[in-house]
Amino acid sequence: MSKDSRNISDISSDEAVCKLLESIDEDISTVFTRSEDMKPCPIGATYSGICCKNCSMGPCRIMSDDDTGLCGATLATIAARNLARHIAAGASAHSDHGRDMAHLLALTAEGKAEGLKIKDELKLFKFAKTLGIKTNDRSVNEIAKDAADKAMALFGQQTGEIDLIHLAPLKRQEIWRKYKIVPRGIDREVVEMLHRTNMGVDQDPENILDQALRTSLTDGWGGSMIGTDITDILFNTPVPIAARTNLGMLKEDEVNIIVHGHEPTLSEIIAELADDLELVEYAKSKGAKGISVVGICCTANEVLMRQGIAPVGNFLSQEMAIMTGAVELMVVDVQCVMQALGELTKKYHTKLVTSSPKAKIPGAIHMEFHEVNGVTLAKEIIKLAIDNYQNRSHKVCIPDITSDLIAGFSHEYIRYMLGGRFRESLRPLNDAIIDGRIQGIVAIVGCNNARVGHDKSNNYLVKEFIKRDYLVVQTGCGALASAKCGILTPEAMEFAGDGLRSICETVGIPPILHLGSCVDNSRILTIASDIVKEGGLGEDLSDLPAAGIAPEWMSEKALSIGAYFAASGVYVAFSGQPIPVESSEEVKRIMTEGWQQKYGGQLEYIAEAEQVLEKVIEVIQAKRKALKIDVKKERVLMDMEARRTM
Ligand code: XCC
Ligand code: SF4
Repeated sequence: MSKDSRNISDISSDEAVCKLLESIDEDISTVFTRSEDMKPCPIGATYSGICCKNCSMGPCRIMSDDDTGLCGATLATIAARNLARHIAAGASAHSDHGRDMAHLLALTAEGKAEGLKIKDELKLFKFAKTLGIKTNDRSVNEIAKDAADKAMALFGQQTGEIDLIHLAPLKRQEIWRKYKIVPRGIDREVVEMLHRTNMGVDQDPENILDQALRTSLTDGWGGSMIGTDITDILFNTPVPIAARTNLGMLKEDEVNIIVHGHEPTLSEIIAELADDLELVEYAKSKGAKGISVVGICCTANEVLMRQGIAPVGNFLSQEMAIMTGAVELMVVDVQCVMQALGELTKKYHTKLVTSSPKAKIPGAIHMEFHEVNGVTLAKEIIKLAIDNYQNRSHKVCIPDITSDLIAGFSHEYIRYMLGGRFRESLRPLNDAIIDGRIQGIVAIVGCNNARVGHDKSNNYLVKEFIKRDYLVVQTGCGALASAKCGILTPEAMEFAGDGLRSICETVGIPPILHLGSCVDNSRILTIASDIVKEGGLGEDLSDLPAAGIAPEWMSEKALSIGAYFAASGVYVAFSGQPIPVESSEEVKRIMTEGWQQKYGGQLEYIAEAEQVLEKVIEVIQAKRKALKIDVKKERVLMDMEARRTM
């Protein structure tokens, strides 16, 4: 990879990625080579958040607090408006995904979604109850149809509060009401955010950012939660499942199909059909030994959580997979799909198939998925892949690298595993936090970013936290980084501190829990609310010794997630690349001191992973102190030791 002046081991911590980069042809462009060839825009990178192009009198570039745009807009207003628009975009991505799931549930209930039926009735009843749907004496499909209609109505709701926020602790709801940021409808808040950031509308940075938080709440406690719950209802609530990961899971002698993107439906069906006898026979007739379905990004997380399908990589691995020469077909839906795949697949035999009417890529074959044609379409796609097996043009080069992992930790399973089947409860977890065997809970989530070492900060932080007895929960590409690093297994216990290890051993869980895709960050909100309700750790989410980190963030969706965690009372650190407000001291103050005071949470950028570690520990320890549970862990461990020897 001569175009890149960095050492390959600095570029990625993923050995499989490094191997491919070492052997890559000169003429192949990847996100890594492009990140060398094209440096970030020096203005935006050095002074993030200073540029406004919200009207054609601009773009206006504000270099100091004394400057203003042509309309008089200040640096703080411009930075706040820019961030708010990113958050609105991120919230819409997750929410539109949630809306699609609600639509799918409605069609399934009506018997119109080919090959689909409701798999988790218990979860449906729970979801329906939250939405105020009657469940007594009604058929599953009737309940499902009403729940789906109600979920869809949350998007267009004009007044009042969206139901799902009532799952939060009461104190949290009061805080949101006090500052008037309880979301009305999901679409309504996003539209209002875009309106208010137009030229000449909302010019008060704090007011703009309050609406940004309200918009982000429509994601976490709205669209994402709907997405997670309905995916569980239709495809099953995850339970722990063993799998293997990394590019070594591609098969030299089988038809390899990669599902990539975020929406689970088509990929669930494709994954299920991989064992279909007729299709397998067809693959054999073309010289392959079978059909292997694997995944990339959050679509991978969805099919991993429920079917144990191997994720071959996270965001930065999508091009690498094609470069193995072993991929017959990659089918993508929405989000985090690099346009470069179109050009790259032209150089290999791989067929790139787009499936969502919302996301077409020049050069790809478009085979449109609609809920009514799922199985038929999935079969066509698999056949296309099989027919392509004999066209392999490059020498197949699959790095022989894999690792084991355990995924599938839904909040329901966590309750069950801690309390037992008939008395599921979070009590043992709360007790362990109170007595210090677990110091706190850290959510390490989010993306990869080609501007920072691939998986590096994630892997560093995860290990450092478990070493210090912090339970780590993960989603998205962060979870996949840990999986590839081999630490999503009970064996990772050897890296864990004594306290955390004692809990993990008793309960039989790994010290790092993979909770699913990025919409499944909503599971973290649910678990955190349940921990508060369980008692002993304060009355609100902001009392919990917990924090969130996005160490290698990239997508606008990450900003929305960070914002809804902050609005929910959680301290959140972003690292790697700055949040696009870094130039405005005023905005940074609002998002730290200001939000802390009002919401008990904050969102800030900290450049280095080492500093993130320090800061998060400081924040969590301060919360332990406020709860008066900052007992010396050593004492607890000594007590445990004494009990053992008694
Ligand atoms: Fe995309 Fe979800 Fe980020 Fe990964 S973590 S790069 S958003 S795939 Ni969601
Ligand atoms: Fe410039 Fe104001 Fe127009 Fe933004 S809205 S581009 S600051 S004139």
